[in-house]
Amino acid sequence: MNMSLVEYERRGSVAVLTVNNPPVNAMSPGVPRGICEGIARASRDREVDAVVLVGAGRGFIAGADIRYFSLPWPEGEENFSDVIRAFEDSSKPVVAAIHGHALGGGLEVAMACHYRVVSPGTRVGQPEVKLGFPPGAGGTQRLPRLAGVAAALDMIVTGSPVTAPQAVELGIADSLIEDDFVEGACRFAEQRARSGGPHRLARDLPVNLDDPAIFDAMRGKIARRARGMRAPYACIECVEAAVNLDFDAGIAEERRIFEACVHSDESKALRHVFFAERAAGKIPGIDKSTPLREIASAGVVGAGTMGGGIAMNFANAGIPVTIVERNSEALERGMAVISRNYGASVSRGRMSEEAHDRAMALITPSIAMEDLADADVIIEAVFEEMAVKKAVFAEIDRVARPDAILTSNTSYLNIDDIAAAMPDRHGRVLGTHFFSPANVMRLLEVVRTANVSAENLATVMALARRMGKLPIVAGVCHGFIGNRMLEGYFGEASLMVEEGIAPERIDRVMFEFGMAMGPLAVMDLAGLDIGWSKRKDAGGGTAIERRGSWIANRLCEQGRFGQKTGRGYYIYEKGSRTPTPDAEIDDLMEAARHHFGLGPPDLSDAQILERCLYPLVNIGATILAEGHALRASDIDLVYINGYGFPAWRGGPMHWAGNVGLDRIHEAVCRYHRELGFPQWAPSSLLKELASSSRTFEDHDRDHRHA
Ligand code: 3H9
Repeated sequence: MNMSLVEYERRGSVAVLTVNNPPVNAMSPGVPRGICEGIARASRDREVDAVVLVGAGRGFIAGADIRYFSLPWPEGEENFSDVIRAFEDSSKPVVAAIHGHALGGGLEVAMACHYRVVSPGTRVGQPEVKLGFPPGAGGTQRLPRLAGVAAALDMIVTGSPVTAPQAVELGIADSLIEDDFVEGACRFAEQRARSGGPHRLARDLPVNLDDPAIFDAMRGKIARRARGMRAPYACIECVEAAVNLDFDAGIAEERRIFEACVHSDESKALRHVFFAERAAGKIPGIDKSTPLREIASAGVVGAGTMGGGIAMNFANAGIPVTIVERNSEALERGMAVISRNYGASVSRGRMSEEAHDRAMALITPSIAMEDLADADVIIEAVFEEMAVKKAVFAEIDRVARPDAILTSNTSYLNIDDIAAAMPDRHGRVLGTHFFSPANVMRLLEVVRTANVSAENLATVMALARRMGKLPIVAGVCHGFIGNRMLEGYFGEASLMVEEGIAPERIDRVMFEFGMAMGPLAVMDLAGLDIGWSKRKDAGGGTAIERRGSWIANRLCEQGRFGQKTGRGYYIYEKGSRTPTPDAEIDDLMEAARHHFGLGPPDLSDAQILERCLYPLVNIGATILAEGHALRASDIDLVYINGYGFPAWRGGPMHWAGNVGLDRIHEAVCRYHRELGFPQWAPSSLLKELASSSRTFEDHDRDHRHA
């Protein structure tokens, strides 16, 4: 079995070991043994002077098999150390021939070989930090010896890979082989064998450090991004060990730190996110045989903030897009914003002038709906009101090709209703809920309407990935996955302010938990007026004076709409986005408590956290039970990528498993009794899982979609 995972072949005087463990050649059980056996066979084979290690398929080795960080490694199976020892003990030079990718343990295996050659288009890196631990098979000790401390530190702490030419320039690889890769690698190996050596190992190279201050500088640089996390700092400690200790002591230190991190909640959460991202693409009714439609041109209706950002996504993906507005003033305004956004990317060095010009040339502004007549896909991004959207779709319906895919960028509305008004477009209407700023945010909720065809859904998912988005399928319900849950989160935050808990305290608790921003600061950013006008439209008169909106109503009456007016729950200095607490909110809190007859505020930080987060879990469970999310891990991805939930906590549903679903269910029932707001109506799925001591991950496993 092992030799089928690693094939042995002799080409002249070179033994070629090919790792063949689809899909990505991870170092699963059997692979290390196969490599060790191959090396042993090559060393016995008198005809062999050198060994080339190569990967079958799309790449070299993608690292350790990540599944095995949660599974026992089979008794007696060889591991990374055995492979590395086999290379180091080999009297014949071993050449790693890297094509596609060498990541994590893949690069570590390669760096333990005597030589490395790369093919063009290859990327090599140590992405372990993204899984919550530092490299654990010598990467933090060998990479600084090959690439220098500064470059190694950067690669290991950020997890970002480098390209083949960079790998050669940095000294990670010895040569770039342009064509006939395996043959070229064999010639390289033969030459090195013929040269007679010495075949130096990375472990024997010195570590040169010019500037000892780089470690603290790196700690400072990552402080914001790595808030609450352990792994990025662990990576720095490991590279420091490479500088301060001899090689073997450095390896021992790396192992100690790796072991401490790999079993942490942070790593479990990040591994959950890794597999969640891969699972999100698996949709019932869609598989590899589902045909995809070609998207060669697009239309966007509405050149506001969202429409402009969406058009930029098309242009960035190289797809020509026509953006339509009602009048030239609005169109010009929208195009000016797009141009400004691209300009900012250029001045920050994130985009070249050529890329800027290319992108702008792909966007055609228009005030004529007819200009969308040829578009393969049209996205509506106008004002969030059903009547307005329906009127716009009636116009789109008039001009669009019969086979065009039509999507609405609504964040709440019933897209089935929109689709029902266009019976001739059966199966071609769905939702694409982008997040603001639409050209930046990775999340896209793809809303599956009742009749959308598998082909059109699959096409939109593929289009989203082409745009660099993470598409998550959601069902048609008010607010889909993210905003529906958000109502509970914002709702509780607003209720707590009415109870006299200061906005800055609630926001501090949530920021310390790891959220990018606290809920009140987010509400100020989004604009308090949006909810206010919705409440007025829906309830009229006094019906809007419900608990949870009383203070927001008073703020809006005073024209305090949040950041855009310089005041909301906080005060904002002119031109600043930094929230400053406002004493007037104290008076409003006092008035609210009086109005609703509430006692003095009495909540601990832990209770504030519960009241913010448990509704997310409870409503998430309801959405899952209703089938409006395909899996709990999709909900986690929505919150991480659209709402600033810390990835290192794995998303709300994964985090709930750490807290204990029984504990959360008990609290939800208690808050339901005491407070009674809809976000506390206990989810039957939460109850069921809690009573059977299962987690949402267990639920996902039981309902796995192929
Ligand atoms: C490590 O190496 C630790 C070391 O320091 C040693 C410690 C002792 N394991 O991404 P894709 C699966 S930690 C298991 O869609 P792509 C993936 O789940 C590791 N499975 O393909 C998916 O399965 P499914 C460090 C893995 O072409 C399928 O392969 N290495 C692994 O878009 C296809 O994946 C990394 O972090 C794995 N290592 O991208 C690299 N990798 O079809 C992680 C993938 O059932 N991998 N799978 O859903 C990647 O970055 C990308 O997969 C790669 C290919 C770029 C390689």
